[in-house]
Amino acid sequence: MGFEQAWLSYRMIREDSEWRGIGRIYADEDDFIIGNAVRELQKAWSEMTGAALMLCPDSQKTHQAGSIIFRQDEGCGPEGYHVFEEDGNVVIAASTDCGWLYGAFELIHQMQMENPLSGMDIRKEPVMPLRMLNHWDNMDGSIERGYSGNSFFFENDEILIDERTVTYARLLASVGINGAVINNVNVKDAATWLITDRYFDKLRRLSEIFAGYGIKLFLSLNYAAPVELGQLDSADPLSEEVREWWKRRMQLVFGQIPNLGGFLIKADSEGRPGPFTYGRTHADGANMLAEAVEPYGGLIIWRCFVYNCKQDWRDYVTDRARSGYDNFIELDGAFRDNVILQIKNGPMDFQVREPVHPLFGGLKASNQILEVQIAQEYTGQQRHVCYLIPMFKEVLAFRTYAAKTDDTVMDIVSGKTFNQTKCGMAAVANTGNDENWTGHDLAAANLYGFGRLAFNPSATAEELATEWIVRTFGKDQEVREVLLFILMNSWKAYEMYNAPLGIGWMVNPAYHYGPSVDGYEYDRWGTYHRADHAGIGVDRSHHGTGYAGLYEEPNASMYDSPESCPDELLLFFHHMPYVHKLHSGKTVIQHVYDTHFEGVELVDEMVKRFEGLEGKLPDKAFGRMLERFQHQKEHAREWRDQINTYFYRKSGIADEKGRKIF
Ligand code: GCW
Repeated sequence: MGFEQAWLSYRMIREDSEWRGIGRIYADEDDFIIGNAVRELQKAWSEMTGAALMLCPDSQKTHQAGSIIFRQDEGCGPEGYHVFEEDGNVVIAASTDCGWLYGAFELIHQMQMENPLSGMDIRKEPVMPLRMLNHWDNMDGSIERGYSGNSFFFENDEILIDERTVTYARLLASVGINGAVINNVNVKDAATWLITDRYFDKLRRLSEIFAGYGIKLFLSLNYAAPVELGQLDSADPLSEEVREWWKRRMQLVFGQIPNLGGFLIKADSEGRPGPFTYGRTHADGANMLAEAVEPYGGLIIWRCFVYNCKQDWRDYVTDRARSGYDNFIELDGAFRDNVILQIKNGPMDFQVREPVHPLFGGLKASNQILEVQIAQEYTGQQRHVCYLIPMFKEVLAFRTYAAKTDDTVMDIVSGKTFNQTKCGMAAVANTGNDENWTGHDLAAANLYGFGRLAFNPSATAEELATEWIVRTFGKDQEVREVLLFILMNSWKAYEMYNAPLGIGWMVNPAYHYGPSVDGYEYDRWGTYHRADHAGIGVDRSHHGTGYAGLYEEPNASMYDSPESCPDELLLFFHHMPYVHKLHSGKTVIQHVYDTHFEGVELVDEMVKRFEGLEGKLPDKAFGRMLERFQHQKEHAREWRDQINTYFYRKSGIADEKGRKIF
């Protein structure tokens, strides 16, 4: 399938724009990454000005005015850059190839926004060391929780490399993403063989393309590979034979794929193999692999999303929300330096609202990556619009109290709190082989925003949305205002017509889409929300599962008491009567009714405003979005009606505004 250029689709800038005064670039094109930077600038220039950017050899020491010049600046960190105007020239200063590449993309960004050239002076450096995408792509071409077509990495157990691969790398580099895991963390079938010679040639080529854009290739690894590849009887991390096997294997793999960054591992969770089979810990498992990749500078990224999906989670003692914490907290400090623990933003699973995972702040001596999900598994599956950057901003701003100052999640994952360098942020990717990459055109704002946010977490959600809109659809003011209104209200609207007050789920368990209030995924009967005729919510206070106590003070006490618990998380932490009064002054039941009506009204308003953009957006994109908006409008009503009816029947309490509930 053909593909579009997303935010790298260029349009002509104004006739009188000062950017048109730049007509030359001085560089040695034979340098690999610089070569890509030069080509990128040439493409942008010809498409935005209609004129070619002339390439001149860098050895020419006298530059004509109106040139782009690359300059060495040891003051810029490894991926940082300084882009500025000087006597009518543009200087891209950096200390590494990657810095120059990022500087070139900054220039393109400034030009797309038509920001002033004279006086331009931008110095930037990524705040988080690792900024990664995790693809859940399977080798048959399907994507687990994929909502935008099939994989563009795999098809029929083969690796695909084509023009799209290059555009993908360009898009990532343009927002500062520097690592990509291309295969699903649930490593099955052919994917187990990615570390064998069957795939080395293609992986090497792929990793070279990535390297040209400052991106490291990562793979998800099957913990049981020694057994599943048919070579050993055990995968016991303390067995000498198993350790040797991994060492030899990694020597082979890194010998064949030098640009490989390392591996991502999901172990002992949802049926995946792991060290528990041998009575060993996650630290034993992770350290064994870390030792094997260490000589090659490799990283082992070990996921903390660990729980047993066969267990009966209705029991108050075994709260699923505790599982990640309970599995890892005792191991803090036991991991080798090249192991990074990857922790989902919340303790459950990417719900529309969850508290921040208590491992953030709990862990003080382990490298950490924050995992978010831009694949909208629980947030409308890229049929509903849901701009997630405001949620990620809240997570990053959360104070953990793990230290006296600089203790937010952002401080932790940028390495500030515990003085670490192997940390950062990863997003479960929302891309596929759809023409527009992300199914819903507006979902691309999450991909764009994620990369930019990991690079610079102090950017606001509005700024990132605005940039994305202008770069994708141009500068028309109405387009900008309407799309900004939609994006900035979308998470709020989705939360309003979904599960209330932090309780989560209420989705169809098979697909995680559409309302099913009692939908429950485990073998035995139960609900996630524990509603009865008098109340709803899960008691995670010290009277219940004790989960609230996993946070550092004062967070633990704040969550433990319904009086101080924030409204939006009340039902996550407490089982409350329907007639309980929230801080907002409304009762729980009235809040449920009101938010569900208002959420639908907000969607109606979004769709109405969107319809007014007809003729102002490319027809194809408008059509794709309109179709999704029409669905969202109906589907939001279905959510509202199912949830309101359910709680009206359960509680017997009427809406005080007398609206028709069913
Ligand atoms: O969100 C859940 C998904 C699974 C996924 C798992 C995980 C890749 O429903 O599909 O598996 O989390 O994060 O490992």
